[in-house]
Amino acid sequence: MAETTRAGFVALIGEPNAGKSTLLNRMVGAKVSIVTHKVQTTRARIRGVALEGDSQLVFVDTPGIFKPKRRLDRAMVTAAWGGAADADVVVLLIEAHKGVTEGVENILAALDEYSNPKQKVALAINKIDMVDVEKLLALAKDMNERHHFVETFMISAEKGRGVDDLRKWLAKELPEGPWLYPEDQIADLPMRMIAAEITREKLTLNLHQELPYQLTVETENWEERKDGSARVDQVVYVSRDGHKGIILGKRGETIKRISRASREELSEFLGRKVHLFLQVKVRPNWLEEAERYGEMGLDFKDGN
Ligand SMILES: Nc1nc2c(ncn2[C@@H]2O[C@H](COP(=O)(O)OP(=O)(O)OP(=O)(O)O)[C@@H](O)[C@H]2O)c(=O)[nH]1
Ligand SMILES: [Mg+2]
Repeated sequence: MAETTRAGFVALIGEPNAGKSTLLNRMVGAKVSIVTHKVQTTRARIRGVALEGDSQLVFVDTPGIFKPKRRLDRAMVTAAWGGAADADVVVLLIEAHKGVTEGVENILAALDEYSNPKQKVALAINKIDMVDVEKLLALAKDMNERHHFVETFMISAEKGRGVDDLRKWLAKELPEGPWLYPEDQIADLPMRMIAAEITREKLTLNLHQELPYQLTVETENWEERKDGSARVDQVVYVSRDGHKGIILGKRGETIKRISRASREELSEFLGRKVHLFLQVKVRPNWLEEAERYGEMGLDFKDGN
């Protein structure tokens, strides 16, 4: 008997901090996209692969959608909508406790404008662990009056609630066809980029206020050693001297802490020993350099 397989792309869109990357990681069952409590953590489209029965679901994590100011912001928001346009199913994530914010209203207006009749858009109300049922039901009703969603899910990406139902539903909605990735593949981001993202996550968690938005991380060199370990050299680009000082910290303590946390996670991810070397470089104009965008997986032109 011939088996029917299904495969396709599911884009996760929403405001910054909605929980898109947390949901992607939970769907995939591994951390392939970085997560922080701060907004605008994800900068590019990141794919993670999950299986459900005979379906292969390729989740596309996207940068949060917000009102862009800088070139980088614009490139991120363009990447987010690009991720939605290419998908078979779009899942809009909103935060249960925040409700219909101005940001959500803007996304709904944009969805109306660009909507592709063949594309299904589902709503996922995330962070249900933070509100009571009445509030949740009222929000679901409100959202469904504002836009036509083919289905509404109430989930907690962090706690895993409602996530299986969402995955099962998505699996049925994807088109019939052969799987797009080998069965054991969970991400399609190059290892050097995953490594740079892990370091950027640790920087974001360890630095205050605006600084995380003013830096980028690139893996410059990756060397496999005979003993099975890897030597990874990364550069943190900042735009000001003062920022470099803050990242290094007193007697280099801050960068040491960041470097240790990143090395440990990378080593766990790879299942082997990693020697990580971080260098901080001041590059006043990095936010306007095409090469930096290429390294992040973003299109420089989109930032125009
Ligand atoms: N309470 C609660 N917190 C959650 C849940 N899902 C995600 N979070 C938290 O929300 C914050 C943002 O999560 P992310 O997954 O980074 O959000 P994002 O939508 O990818 O954000 P950007 O990349 O900035 O667009 C993190 O602190 C998560 O731990 C949830 O179900 N409940
Ligand atoms: Mg994210």
